[in-house]
Amino acid sequence: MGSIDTTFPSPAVNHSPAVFRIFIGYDPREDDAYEVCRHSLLKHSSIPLQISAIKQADLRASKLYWRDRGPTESTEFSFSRFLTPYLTGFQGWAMFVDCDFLYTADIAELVALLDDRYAVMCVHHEYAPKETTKMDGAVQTVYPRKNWSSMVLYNCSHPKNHLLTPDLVNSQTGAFLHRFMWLEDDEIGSVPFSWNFLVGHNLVNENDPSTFPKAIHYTSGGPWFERYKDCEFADLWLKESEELKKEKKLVKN
Ligand SMILES: [Mn+2]
Repeated sequence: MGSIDTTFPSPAVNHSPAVFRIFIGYDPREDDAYEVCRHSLLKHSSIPLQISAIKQADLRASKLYWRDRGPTESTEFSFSRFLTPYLTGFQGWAMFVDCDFLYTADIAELVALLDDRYAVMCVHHEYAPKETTKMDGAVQTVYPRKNWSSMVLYNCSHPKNHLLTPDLVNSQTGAFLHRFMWLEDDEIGSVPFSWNFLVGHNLVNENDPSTFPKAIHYTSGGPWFERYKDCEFADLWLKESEELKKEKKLVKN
């Protein structure tokens, strides 16, 4: 299916409501992960997508992001992700997703679950990580609703989400933002865990198709890092990465 590819800053208004907007968190150390995540979204999608990267350098240049980096931020998009509703001009629905995801299913299936009663929708993980470090040694912190913010469907026009201004995102604590403390519990909708399948936490049951991942989240580090090249589901990511490289070569030749 066709896509509109934009570089940031993208147009504030989504001119075609039939286009689903997606913001992928970008970190320069994980450029390959970003490219593969984006490729996998487009490859399986039966609906048009408008995909933008959330790049901290661009947000700083646009004066939308100015806070200092804290010790608990393992990626450049730890806090900037919460600008997603603002970046749409508080219009319609949009998805934020970390770059360390690999899609194996049609995002239209997730879009079909959107419910305007909620301000956000996400996978409600109960998750207590065992590792004390992740990726290249960044500190792992444990907190309630851990990993809920890694893939969020934002009802951007919901009045509560208008609170997520640059001023708030640049000043609030990690706890406030990652625990969705600007919302009441019943404003946080749930989607099946297969849409944020945590490698090393969620398990596939061969007899239960509802456990098969639709979006694989390499939350502790994926095969784009040498240390994790043999992790669970590494083969699927590496295959997608090879496909992307071949396509890029075809374009060049
Ligand atoms: Mn992640």
